[in-house]
Amino acid sequence: MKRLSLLIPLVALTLLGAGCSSGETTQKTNTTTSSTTTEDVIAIESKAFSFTPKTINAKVGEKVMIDVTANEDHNFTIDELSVAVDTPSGKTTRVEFTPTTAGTFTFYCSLPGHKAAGQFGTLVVE
Ligand SMILES: [Cu+2]
Repeated sequence: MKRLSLLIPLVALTLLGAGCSSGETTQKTNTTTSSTTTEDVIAIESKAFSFTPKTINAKVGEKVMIDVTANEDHNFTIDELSVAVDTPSGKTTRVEFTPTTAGTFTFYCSLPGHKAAGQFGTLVVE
């Protein structure tokens, strides 16, 4: 009986030791990079009498998507690219076009006096 009582604590110790060493778990994290194919949408604020931002950039052959939010009735016009979209008050209007040539173009509101008052900006196509 004396031997048994000595053995029990020994067994318990070895079990504890084994438990500690096996406690290490290697965690493998699989990081899958999801390719973001969502095209960029440019947000423009249109008000009397300005566009914000005043300069936007685009690339030749790539579709440009602009969400124009207007506080009053305005429009978004680019003569060279045949863009002329009404942007009603209180709404966000999507304007889409694909520039085919590089250059610097003026976008503006064609309502009488608005461009002259400062409601225009620059589209840079590279
Ligand atoms: Cu306007």
